[in-house]
Amino acid sequence: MTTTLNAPISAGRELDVKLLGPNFGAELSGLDVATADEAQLTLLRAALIEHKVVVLRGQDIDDATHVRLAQRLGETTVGHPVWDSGSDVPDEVYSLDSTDNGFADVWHTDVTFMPRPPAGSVLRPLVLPPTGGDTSWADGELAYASLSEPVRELADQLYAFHDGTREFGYYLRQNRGGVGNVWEGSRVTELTPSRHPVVRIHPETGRRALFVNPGFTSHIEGVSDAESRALLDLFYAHLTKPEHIVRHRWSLGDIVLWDNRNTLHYANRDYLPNRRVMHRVTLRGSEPVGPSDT
Ligand SMILES: O=C(O)CCC(=O)C(=O)O
Ligand SMILES: [Fe+2]
Repeated sequence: MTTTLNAPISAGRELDVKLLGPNFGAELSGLDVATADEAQLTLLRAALIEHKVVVLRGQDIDDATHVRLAQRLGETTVGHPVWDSGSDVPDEVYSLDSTDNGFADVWHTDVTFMPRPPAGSVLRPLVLPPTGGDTSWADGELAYASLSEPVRELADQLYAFHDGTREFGYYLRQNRGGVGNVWEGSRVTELTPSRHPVVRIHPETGRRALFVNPGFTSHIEGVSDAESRALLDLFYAHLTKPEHIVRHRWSLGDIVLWDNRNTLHYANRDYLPNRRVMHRVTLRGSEPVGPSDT
């Protein structure tokens, strides 16, 4: 295989882009992830930064090719800090199976309860219900930009704690006897809350995004409980305004990639008793940096 990392982005080929909405999200065609060359991967990386959510269709891949795709986009993490997806899948795969309580019907950004949350996620369906189970994404940059200036300035100064205990604490203790997975070189045995800026500066574009989520953010630092609740409610309501959202209806063969540094997502739980199984691979991220950190 030739490595042409510095090839010009056009490099004799183009991907067709169909926008999912006026502000973010795109469906790309003309790319087969199993056989894509380095120039196409460069286009995919650029599309992910530009559009934040990228949909590919007609990709009939297995876990190994899924992991390989993620490895070509960045550095992969273990599937999850504490969840055990079983020995049937590679270590890098996080399996969400509705028959094993694998739901994501709370708005969240992946793994923000760790000091360095993933930079991106790559998700594909293995089993889909006949209808339902759509996934939606919200754009934290669009939400930040559409706040009024005084509230943006307030948000710029704030830090919040992100706590995985509510979602995974009981599981870690009861199902895993307090011994989670090796995440970034160390075994996770407890979920210590992580402190992140409420406004995150994207490490590649420099753009600012609201970086709090109902799944994991527990409270804002240095304000009263009532103030924290009111501020978070304000941010969540704003982040999840319909104008800030794109929604994907899944088909087998789809792969969706998202930038986990400036988006939130939510998976509808509206298909039971049918089954739905998704596999996710995440890309290693950096420590979030806010406007007050620089
Ligand atoms: O099941 C889905 O559509 C999304 C699940 C999820 O939150 C994730 O893969 O990070
Ligand atoms: Fe998620």
